Amino acid sequence: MYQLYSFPFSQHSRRVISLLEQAGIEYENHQVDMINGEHMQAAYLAINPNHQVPTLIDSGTKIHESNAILRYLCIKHELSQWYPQQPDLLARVEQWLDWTQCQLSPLVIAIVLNRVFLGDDGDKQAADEAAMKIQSRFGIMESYLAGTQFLAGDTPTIADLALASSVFQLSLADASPQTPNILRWYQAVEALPGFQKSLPKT
Ligand SMILES: N[C@@H](CCC(=O)N[C@@H](CS)C(=O)NCC(=O)O)C(=O)O
Repeated sequence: MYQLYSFPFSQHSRRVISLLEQAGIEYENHQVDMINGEHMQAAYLAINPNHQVPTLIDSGTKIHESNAILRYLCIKHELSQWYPQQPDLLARVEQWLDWTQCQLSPLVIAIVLNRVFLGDDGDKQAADEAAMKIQSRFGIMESYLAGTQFLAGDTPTIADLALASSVFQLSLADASPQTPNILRWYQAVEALPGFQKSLPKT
């Protein structure tokens, strides 16, 4: 059975849980105690030298990087609805997976880490700068979603799970986007049972 190492308040962990749950794939979830620094200890560093969650272990195969895990699961379980191989749809999925990692996630981390997780030790200026910069990213999402139901057509893919995991993360800092197309899209992804199961129990 798959062994997943995750943390409930990790956007990158939750996107993997969303897919595992949505596709009905069995897995054992090990919650890494990041609050107490378990991710920095030797035992976990042997699992993931980047001291990050998620990590997925499939027998001898150990994978880090959440989007790589999503792709691996889709290929292994032939989840073509979640990872379409038709070139134009695949291009859209890959584009939004990379966009989420490169354009959005660093800003999400700067906002949520500094405003929520670090408490009084948070860098307020870094969070405020990221909150300004993220508005242009929201604009890109809003325009794109005006012309499509999900990121790659009429049904959700792993790109939607990845991007929506980051949008949820922003809600922890009351910083989620509120424009109509993003809201409509987010509500549709949020309604997926697998996405619901990935959310932290507060
Ligand atoms: N690019 C990585 C990012 C993973 C990541 O940033 N994980 C965070 C939690 S959301 C983490 O483990 N941070 C702890 C650290 O970097 O020490 C992925 O997509 O899996």
